[in-house]
Amino acid sequence: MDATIIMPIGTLHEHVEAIFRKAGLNDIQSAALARVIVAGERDACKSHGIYRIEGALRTVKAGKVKPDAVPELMPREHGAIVRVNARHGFANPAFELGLPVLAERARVSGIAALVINDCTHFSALWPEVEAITVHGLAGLAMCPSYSTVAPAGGNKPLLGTNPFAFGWPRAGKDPYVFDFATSVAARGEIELHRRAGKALPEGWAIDAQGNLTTDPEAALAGAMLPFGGHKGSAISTMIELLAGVMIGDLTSPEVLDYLGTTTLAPPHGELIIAFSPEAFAAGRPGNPFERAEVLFDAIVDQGARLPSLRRYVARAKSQAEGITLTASETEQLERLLAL
Ligand code: NDP
Ligand code: PYC
Repeated sequence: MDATIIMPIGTLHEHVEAIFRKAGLNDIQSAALARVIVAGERDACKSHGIYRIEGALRTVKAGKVKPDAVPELMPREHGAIVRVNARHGFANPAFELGLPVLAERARVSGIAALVINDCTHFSALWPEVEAITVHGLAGLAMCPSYSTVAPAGGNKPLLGTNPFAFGWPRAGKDPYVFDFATSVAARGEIELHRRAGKALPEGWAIDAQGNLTTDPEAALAGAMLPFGGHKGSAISTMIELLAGVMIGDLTSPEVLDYLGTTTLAPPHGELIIAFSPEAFAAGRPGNPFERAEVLFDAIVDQGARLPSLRRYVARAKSQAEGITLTASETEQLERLLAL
């Protein structure tokens, strides 16, 4: 078993930011990437933690993302739609730029959407919906990816792993947040199984001949499967429509055509929607936040756990003790810092 070391969260952030700075990213890009990657590592979300640094660096080196991009808030087109052009940089600084405007418009109108165009995206979506809940708002976030998932009943990659996340604010408690790939698992999980030499659970993927496989190499060469059969397939298709076609950005097949590989981070757009529960519930009986708590209590009373609880427990441990990294992860960081 790999030995482990404990690293303070701030130290990991400094290292990750320094790696991106050395690779030529500007302050805006490096700081936002370090925030999202360290948050993933802190919350034990390994598929979108420091493992993602090398993919981001490869994408910079390949000239497929602009390391010095400065995202731009576009002039108001419609009251409820806030648009940020990432200017071919990463999605994360574009989200950070758009969030305060999104929150303000959602508070005023009850609902608002943030459209991010021309961004490269490799990260988890929960940091974004969590950030929306800090404003007392509920949030939805979604984006396409590149073709790696066969539609239910199909046998070739077409849809992306298209993540879908939701957040609901809770007074004095961590928000209710879920965030998942619309494939059975994120592609990052398949890659982590491959690196660890571990077989995949049954039902995650098919090989290039369309047969079910538990071999990560065969899965990467074949196609992943949508979660929940035709239901996940339809939700994933909806994401292609809303966060690709509707916002005038690339769909997963178009991303793969453009990029020609799944070894780099994909360029596309993202759609984020914020809702004011108070505005939607106005004039109706009951306080929406109190009513939500009744529902959450009923779920937990059955012995079920709320999504994100595992993350919040990991976060509390990391905040108290630091982040646990394996020796090989520490070596990876040292190697990247020395580049
Ligand atoms: P998981 O299947 O690990 O988890 C999905 C969600 O379900 C989480 O909110 C998780 O909470 C919750 N959950 C898991 N088990 C339970 C349980 N027993 N009871 C209640 N809730 C539970 O995630 P995925 O592998 O599908 O996705 C991982 C990440 O990959 C996501 O953050 C996603 O955004 C990211 N991703 C990004 C893509 C991109 O293009 N940028 C593409 C695809 C995925 P908890 O974390 O607490 O376990
Ligand atoms: O894990 O499926 C994934 C993924 C694709 C792009 C970023 N993450």
